[in-house]
Amino acid sequence: MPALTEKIEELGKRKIDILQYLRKNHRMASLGEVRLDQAIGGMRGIKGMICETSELDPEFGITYRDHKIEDLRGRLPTVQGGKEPLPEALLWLLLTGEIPSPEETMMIQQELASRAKVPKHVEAAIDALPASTHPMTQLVVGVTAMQTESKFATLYRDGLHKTQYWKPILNDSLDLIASIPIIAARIYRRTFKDGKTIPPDPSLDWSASFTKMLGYEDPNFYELMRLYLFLHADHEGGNVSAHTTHLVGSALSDPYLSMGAGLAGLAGPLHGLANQECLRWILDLKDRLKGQPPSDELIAKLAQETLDSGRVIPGFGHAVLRVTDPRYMAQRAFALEHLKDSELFRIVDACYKTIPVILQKTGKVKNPWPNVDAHSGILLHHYGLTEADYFTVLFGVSRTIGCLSQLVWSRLLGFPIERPKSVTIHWLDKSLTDT
Ligand code: FCX
Repeated sequence: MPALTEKIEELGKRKIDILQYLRKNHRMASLGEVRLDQAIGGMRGIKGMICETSELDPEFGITYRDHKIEDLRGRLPTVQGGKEPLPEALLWLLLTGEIPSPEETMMIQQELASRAKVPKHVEAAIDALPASTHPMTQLVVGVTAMQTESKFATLYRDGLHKTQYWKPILNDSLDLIASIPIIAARIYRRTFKDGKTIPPDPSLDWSASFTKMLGYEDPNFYELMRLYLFLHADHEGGNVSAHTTHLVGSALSDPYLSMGAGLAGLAGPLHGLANQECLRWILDLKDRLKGQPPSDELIAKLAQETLDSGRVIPGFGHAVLRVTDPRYMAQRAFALEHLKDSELFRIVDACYKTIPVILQKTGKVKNPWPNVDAHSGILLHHYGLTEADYFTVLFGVSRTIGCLSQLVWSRLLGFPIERPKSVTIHWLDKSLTDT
């Protein structure tokens, strides 16, 4: 896709110039000290990597290439008559740094549609698993099995010059983003429906074609899925799925292997799997309400029970954010427009008001506010996609946009293999107490 490649290359030259200048003139500059609590606390807050596509601010949330979520919902191209941003337009923005025109959006949409294909052996690899296998395991298998298609792996073997790596990485990434909806829809149809697959529809946008392959045709659900796939796409470089994709990619593993690893990280309950836990928690609350309006007392009781049993309240808290997640607010705005009479929405809204107070009382939760996962499940449930075990797959399909854009940029900027230094407790003890 020459127009896209040229735009990335052009921005890449400017960024490489800046990076070279910084390297030459400020090589030894400190980005901050590393404290013991950070080394034993999941490396929180250590500035140790570069991510160009998005940035997460604790106070106002994620920005995609410096644009806030609420600004992009209005600026990125939509389908005709639609309101929600097209995820393929976001892909263009993350890759090039520019908001695409409607023509450019159409161009990338058609490009993805033309690349959407999955080899037979990938289907066979998924079908070899019991249909009861967790959908995220099936997704990791499917994406990893696609590795046979990697143009980067072939060109690398043939001796490609390192300044050119990013081009086949981009090529593989577009192929994978185009094809992952076919893999994901196959998993859904075999695990939760009749096993019959529905082919992609190249006349539709990326999200709508995916939603149709899942077996849904409601235009409002198409809009929700555009919003969902837009909101979950990227969350800067340090989160588990993005960081894993980046780390594995830094060894020059191709995009299929890197993304497969990132998706395995997304499958953890403290990361992407939280959305399925969240819906279960809300449905449990609904059962206990027995048709009564959600009272603060009952929500507080269930929340306390969850805490007392040593579990976290899913959908609340964040490692970086210190405010209500703007992605939660975007989904709330959608719900207020389309679902305001839904019982589940009323419950989620009541939790939004009650749970932060309970978490604050624990005295240890740094961010008591809801995150993206607190809302997404009930929206999907409303349109009939009730299978909570599948939710993280949707998250994963969306995350390919961000993680793979990051991967393209990591190779374009020539970042080396990642290798932070670890130390032993003995070393810590000796160096900290011997002084
Ligand atoms: N319920 C109960 N306890 C919570 C909590 C919650 N929602 N959030 C944080 N805490 C607890 C932590 O478990 C920790 O307890 P500990 O000291 O006994 O180990 C303490 O509060 C301090 O944690 P904190 O620094 O605030 O949060 P972390 O950076 O360690 O963890 C996550 C961040 C997101 C993992 C945490 O808030 C959590 O488990 N939330 C619930 C799961 C969830 O919603 N995950 C999705 C997050 C996100 F959107 C994504 O990555 O996809």
